[in-house]
Amino acid sequence: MPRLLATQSHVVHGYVGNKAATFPLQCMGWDVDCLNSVQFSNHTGYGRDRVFGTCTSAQQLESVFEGLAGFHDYDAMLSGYLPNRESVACMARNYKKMKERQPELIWLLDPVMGDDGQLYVNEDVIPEYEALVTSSLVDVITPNQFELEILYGEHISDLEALRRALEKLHETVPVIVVTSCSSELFGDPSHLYCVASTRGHPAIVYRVPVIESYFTGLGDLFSALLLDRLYNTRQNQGSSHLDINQVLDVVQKVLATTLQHSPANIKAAMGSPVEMKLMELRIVESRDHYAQSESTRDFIYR
Ligand code: PXL
Repeated sequence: MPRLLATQSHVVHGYVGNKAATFPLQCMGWDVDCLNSVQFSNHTGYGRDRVFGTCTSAQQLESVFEGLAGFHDYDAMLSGYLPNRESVACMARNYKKMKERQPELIWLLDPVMGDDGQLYVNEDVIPEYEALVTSSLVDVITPNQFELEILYGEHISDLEALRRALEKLHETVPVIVVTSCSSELFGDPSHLYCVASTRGHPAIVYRVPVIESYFTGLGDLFSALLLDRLYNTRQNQGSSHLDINQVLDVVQKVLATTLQHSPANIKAAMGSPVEMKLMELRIVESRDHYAQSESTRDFIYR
């Protein structure tokens, strides 16, 4: 059974962070160790004044990492939402140690900073993520376009700029998956574009239909499924070819299941607790989707 260490959010109610990642990974046969970077009542989309709970301090994180030192037999490490510079630095220090000791371990870094031009963590995390991305220790990053622009240092307004950004980041990161590009880039607001790029290979663009609602935790689910995909690709073929059709297919099925369970025509908006609660990802109800071995759709955009 492959083993994963996942450092990201815990929400008591709802499904983001480790709550969105753990059950699907368990269904796919992973042994998941969760290190919770925060324990919140619910995700922040409910409204800033509707979030209760605590951030795990860097000191507390460090202490857990210290206690885990005896169990260093992971096959993969993942990190997601970390609220401040100290917690990112602590994760980075400890993950680096593990990666240096066990170079074959897959390290997936989701540089969670914001979306659509807005930061939702402290600005001081930026230099920490920049340092990690250039460390040559991380195997795969999953930024959205806004996060890619921060890491690249420039706005990306066309496909040529996107190509340059990927080329630059590939100097130190072998696999980059841009989880969502702005509609400006492809001139098509009715689809979402996702770009998967493996160093030394042409990037592959995937197009998925946009569902007009606000879902939270999709990125966390995506990273978890991607990590499983990368691990199995490496185990089965030792190949560097990365096909994320199956990952996108499962994400779309989870969205469809979520919509089936929500009242018809609701388009959830951020900051509305009632709507947010109705649109929580149906992670458990989607249990039959995770372990399927074939994708039923081809999202590749040529
Ligand atoms: O990546 C989604 C996420 C993770 N953790 C917390 C969040 C959110 C999205 O709102 O609030 C705490």
